[in-house]
Amino acid sequence: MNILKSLAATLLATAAFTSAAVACEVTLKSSDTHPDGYPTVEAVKEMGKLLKERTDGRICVEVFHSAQLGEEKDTIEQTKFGVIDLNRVSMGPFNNLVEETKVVSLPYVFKGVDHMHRVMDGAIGEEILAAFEPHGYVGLAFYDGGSRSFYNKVKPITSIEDLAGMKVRVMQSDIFVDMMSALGANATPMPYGEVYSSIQTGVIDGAENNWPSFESSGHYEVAGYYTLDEHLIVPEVLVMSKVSWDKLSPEDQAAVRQAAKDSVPVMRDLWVAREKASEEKVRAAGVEVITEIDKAPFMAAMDSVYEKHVTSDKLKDLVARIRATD
Ligand code: GTR
Repeated sequence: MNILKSLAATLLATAAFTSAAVACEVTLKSSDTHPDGYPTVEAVKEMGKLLKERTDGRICVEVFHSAQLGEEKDTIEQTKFGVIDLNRVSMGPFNNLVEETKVVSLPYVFKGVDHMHRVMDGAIGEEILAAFEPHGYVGLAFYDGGSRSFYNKVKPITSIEDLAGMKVRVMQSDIFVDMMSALGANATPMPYGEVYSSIQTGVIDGAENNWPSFESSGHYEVAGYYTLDEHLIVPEVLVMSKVSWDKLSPEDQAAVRQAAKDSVPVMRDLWVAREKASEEKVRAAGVEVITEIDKAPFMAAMDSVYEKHVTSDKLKDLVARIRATD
């Protein structure tokens, strides 16, 4: 009997030990405004998978998609305080907090998506990632956000003149407000989650975004004209709260950083596929897509935005180096 009892006790202890060994010791809460299946959401899941494997199951990531943890500006604040551990957001809402993010949010600063990749994968990208740290965030990796273009419910935009007086939603950053003013439109900064109903009810005439966001948000259902002027190529960023980061050992911090970096190629493949699928869906829904557009006047109108926002030597140098990157 005693032997049986001690055998049972040993078995119980072993079971407890085994489950402790496979259970997550740390679960990093990650925020994303996009729905499940969106490339950024899937990329952070991939990062979590790699991290779990590489830490023998100790560190896990749980992705809260569809803005379950709030709109980007609010989640950025919560991340600073460690309420949210990881956050995948556009660099736009970071502009007023981390000065360096402004340079990659300037209209037409990149020659195209390949140029953006070359810049962000190199020394400039590393510098921008490092710039988050003094503000309470650890920059981990950049993801793709394609090119952003205008859409609206009123009429096809074929020139700057068509934008005159239009109410256009932008992300919450002064750069984008000034960009719209320079184009003669009225900027309405508002959280992403309010855009659909605001277009529907006429609070705004339209907004601007890439194919996957235009599609996944359903904005194409209420804004039937999409003009491919590609005024912005704003990379996305995955950041970690410095508060959460400081709780990890240097080895685990390195594992987090590496897993984030390793999720980037996965993200890029998913992005290319999603851009295509989203474009097909939006076109099939009957949205009028304006592709014949002279971008030169749009670019020329941006001088005032650069003059106002690229003022410090640091930013001037970054912009010059981005432009000099082949
Ligand atoms: C999307 C981006 C989001 C969010 C959104 C917006 O393209 O992926 O992070 O910034 O745009 O317009 O608010």
